[in-house]
Amino acid sequence: MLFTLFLATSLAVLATTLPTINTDGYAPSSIVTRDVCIIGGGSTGTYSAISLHDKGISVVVIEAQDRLGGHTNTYTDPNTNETIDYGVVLFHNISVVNNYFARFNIPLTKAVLSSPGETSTYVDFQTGKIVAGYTPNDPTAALAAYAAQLAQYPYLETGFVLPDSVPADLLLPFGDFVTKYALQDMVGFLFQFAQGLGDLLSQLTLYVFKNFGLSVLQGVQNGFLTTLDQDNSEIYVKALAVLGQDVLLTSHVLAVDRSASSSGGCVKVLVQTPQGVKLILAKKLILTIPPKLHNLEGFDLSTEETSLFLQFQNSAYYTGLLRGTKIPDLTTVNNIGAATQYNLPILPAAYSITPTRVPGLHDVKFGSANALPDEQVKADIIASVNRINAARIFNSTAEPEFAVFASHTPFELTVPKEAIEGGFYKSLYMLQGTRETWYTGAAWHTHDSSLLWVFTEGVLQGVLEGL
Ligand SMILES: Cc1cc2nc3c(=O)[nH]c(=O)nc-3n(C[C@@H](O)[C@@H](O)[C@H](O)COP(=O)(O)OP(=O)(O)OC[C@H]3O[C@@H](n4cnc5c(N)ncnc54)[C@H](O)[C@@H]3O)c2cc1C
Ligand SMILES: *[C@@H]1O[C@H](CO)[C@@H](O)[C@H](O)[C@H]1NC(C)=O
Ligand SMILES: *[C@@H]1O[C@H](CO)[C@@H](O)[C@H](O)[C@H]1NC(C)=O
Ligand SMILES: *[C@@H]1O[C@H](CO)[C@@H](O)[C@H](O)[C@H]1NC(C)=O
Repeated sequence: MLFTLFLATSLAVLATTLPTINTDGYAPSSIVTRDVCIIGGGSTGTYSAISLHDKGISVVVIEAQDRLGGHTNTYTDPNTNETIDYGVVLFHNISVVNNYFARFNIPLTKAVLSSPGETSTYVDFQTGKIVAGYTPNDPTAALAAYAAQLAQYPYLETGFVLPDSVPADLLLPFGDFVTKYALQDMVGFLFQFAQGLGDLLSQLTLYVFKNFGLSVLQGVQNGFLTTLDQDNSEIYVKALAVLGQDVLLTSHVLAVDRSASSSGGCVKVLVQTPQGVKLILAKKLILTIPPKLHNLEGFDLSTEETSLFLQFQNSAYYTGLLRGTKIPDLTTVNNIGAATQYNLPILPAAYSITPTRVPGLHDVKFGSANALPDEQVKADIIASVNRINAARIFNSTAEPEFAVFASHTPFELTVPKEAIEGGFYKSLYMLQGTRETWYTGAAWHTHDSSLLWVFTEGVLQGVLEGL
């Protein structure tokens, strides 16, 4: 009895300090009652929605953009109608991936990482000049040594379940790890492959291992999959057709109230949609969005949730397609530093400019340790192309312009070494299932759709219990 009283009192206190949603006064047409409410309709949100839908569980997806897909970007060239994936390209050859694409009748094929006849040029984008005498190191032996290190941490392949005492090597800045294990010859390769990590050498080895893990290495050696049509967005277009009214596009959360969840009540989510405000009543919530505090405004975050999420820092990553660069169609231009450690360019900077299957159209990727305004990123890229042409490498005057551009920021979410040592990820994972809230997405594992779908399957098992 005393216990009940205490509980009631503390709940009353909670109720006065956290935002609550008054459900009175909503017309039945504004109330959406579902088993599961999924916030974020990118890679893991869409996967969750389809997986639950196919099991007969009712869902609603809240997505900020006017499409599903998140980091997947596909451009259709208006002259040829050919599609180009300038966001997510590669998948692992594993059953989760094959089953998911088969569900939508979308054929996969082995990804071709560079076409026959393609050449690479190494240019310092700060000067626009070819770096004389530079030849990339053969990373093969260093990659084998890296793989041997990685093999000591197989648990990194499935999530962030770290030992209580986190191995010291995982907490070394990657630059120190490179010198400790003589991995110098793979740094240039890794920098171009594991894009989006911000300053690679100061990033903790843990995050490099998560990003470039054993199955990614396997893919590098044995090949990745991609869609036969080079249209990775097709799965999202088809998923939207399957889910129909259960997806609220161009929508954002106004408030979340989970105060009734401890007594078996619904989670309430108030959403601004283009058709007005909707009240969602759901048994469970799945959060797939980057858990940065600014992205969780209106949520009734607990002290624990707030104290964990506020520790996340993030890098920034951008992608686009350029016309009029005058870079030859089979030429990749890699950005390197003429006089920097391992010839890595100093970020913020473009990683590289690579050909696409449409002549005259080049893909560009840009990285930064911190978020930048889109206009600054675009101007930096255009200035780089202009410097390359001013140096007359390709002997022509370029008039570069963006066919399309997309910011993928915040990208990599990280916490400082001290937080990891202090059990950050253990506490983070303890949130799973509390107040009927489940979490998936890159911050909970890694920026890799295939591996995230495997991870999401595990999360969904928890969601399904008790539904
Ligand atoms: C340029 C680029 C290339 C990549 N290439 C590959 C690749 O080749 N292979 C690979 O496996 N992975 C690749 N990735 C990584 C990518 O697969 C993962 O990052 C994956 O998208 C993560 O899934 P997610 O569900 O966590 O996030 P997302 O796919 O980003 O989904 C999150 C969704 O939530 C939405 N959202 C965010 N905040 C809110 C909010 N407050 N309210 C409502 N909605 C919100 C977003 O609009 C987005 O749709 C690449 C990423 C980038 C940026
Ligand atoms: C591209 O597709 C549109 C719509 O299907 C069609 O009208 C147009 O003729 C196509 N263009 C080319 C070049 O194939
Ligand atoms: C995928 O892996 C299977 C074996 O598991 C193999 O038979 C198949 O050829 C692979 N597909 C591609 C495109 O590499
Ligand atoms: C470069 O351009 C100049 C003048 O426009 C021309 O004379 C020369 O042949 C060109 N060189 C190459 C390699 O195309």
